[in-house]
Amino acid sequence: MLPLTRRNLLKSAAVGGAYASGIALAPGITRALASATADPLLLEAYGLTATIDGKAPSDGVMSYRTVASPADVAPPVLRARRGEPFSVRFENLLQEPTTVHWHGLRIANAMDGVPFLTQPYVYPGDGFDYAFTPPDAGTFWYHPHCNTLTQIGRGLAGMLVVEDPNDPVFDGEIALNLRDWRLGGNSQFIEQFKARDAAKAGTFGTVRTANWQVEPSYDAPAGGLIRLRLLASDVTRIFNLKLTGGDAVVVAIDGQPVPSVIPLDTVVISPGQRLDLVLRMPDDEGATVAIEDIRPSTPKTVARLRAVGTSLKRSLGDVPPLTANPQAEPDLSAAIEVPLVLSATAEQAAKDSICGSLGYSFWAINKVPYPGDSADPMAPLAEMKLGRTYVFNLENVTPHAHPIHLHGMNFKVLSSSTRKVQPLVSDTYLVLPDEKVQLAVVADNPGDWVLHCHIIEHQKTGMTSFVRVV
Ligand SMILES: [Cu+2]
Repeated sequence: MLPLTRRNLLKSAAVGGAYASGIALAPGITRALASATADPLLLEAYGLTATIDGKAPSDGVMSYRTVASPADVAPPVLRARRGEPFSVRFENLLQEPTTVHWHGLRIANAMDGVPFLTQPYVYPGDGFDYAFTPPDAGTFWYHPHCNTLTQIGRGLAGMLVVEDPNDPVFDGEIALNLRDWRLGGNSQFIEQFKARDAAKAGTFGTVRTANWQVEPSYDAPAGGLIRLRLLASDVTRIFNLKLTGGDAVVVAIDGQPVPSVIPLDTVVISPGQRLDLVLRMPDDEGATVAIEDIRPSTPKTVARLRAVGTSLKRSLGDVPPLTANPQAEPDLSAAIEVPLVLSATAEQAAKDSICGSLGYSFWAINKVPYPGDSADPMAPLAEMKLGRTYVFNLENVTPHAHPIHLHGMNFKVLSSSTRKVQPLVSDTYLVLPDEKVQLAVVADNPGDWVLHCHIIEHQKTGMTSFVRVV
């Protein structure tokens, strides 16, 4: 709980009523209601001790909290509305600098939360006011962009839901934040990465969780349609997800509705990505649906849902497509091509930074490893003219997959050299080994926008750059 001070009481008075209708009903379960207030939401980053592995408390955990969610240890699901102002007073109660990045949101550059590129560090004891109007409805998330491997690794990653007043109403909604933790047998954090793994697929966690719990189970109405919002916030792991015991359709990928619903078989989501499903619960009370990661090397049930009550007898055939978000259509007849080659490197470009250097450069974009989050000037990968269409020719010449994430703008997937792709709009594309992919970007948001691999060890050992839109 927050200490009971006059200041906190005032905060409660300011936002408590507004959020009372939108807070979690049970861990992971939220109602489709949000505050329309433009009053700032107080969001604090803080350190705590929490039991993650179900065995013993872990020290040195980091989380976010709001007045509405002081009792939850995991970061709260924040809720905003498309086209309505949303503002956050962020306060840093950690012992180190941080920032908040709003992943997938096409908002002003000054709100993007990247140290040096878009804002100064938020030092311990300091704060920062974030304010924006989300242009897209969907499932997004928030996380630091400073000392990222440690800060996300220790807990700083939460979901941000942007609602649309036209969103279909389902029988329930469950948000699942999927991530791992690097904990030893004594439940304490172990080294966050190993250099030899950072130079490969990344260093995997030892404890796998959903909403900071090992294999949690949630109740949902039997025979009901449940909106599942999944976030892969892990710093390393790529999931191959499958549901057993129930059927589902995909309604959105990376926050963007798919044009028509897709029956779910298995689906890959990589670090940074989100997936919105509508699940049809079994009819029989007590029957369970398991959400499983079926990667052959690391199979794991990540969460379960248990049917309760008399069957509502809903049908997946009744699930409508979600309302598309407005997107600028690329003008391919006048597109400018940008080569973007992902490679390994031996060049030592990593520089010390209070935002955390891992001390190595293993990766590069167009042969340039990012020097780290330092104040040293660096040329953008491309200077893009506002309003013009660009085609990123993204080529992966490494033997590993890389989820490449672009800040501030979306891209449309045009083609791949190795697989059939849908023309989906997204902020993250998982480029497979030896794949070349064409991504169309309308440069419709001015500023310096980071482009990086969301396997954080890759990001922090060189696979980062930025584009400039002027
Ligand atoms: Cu990568």
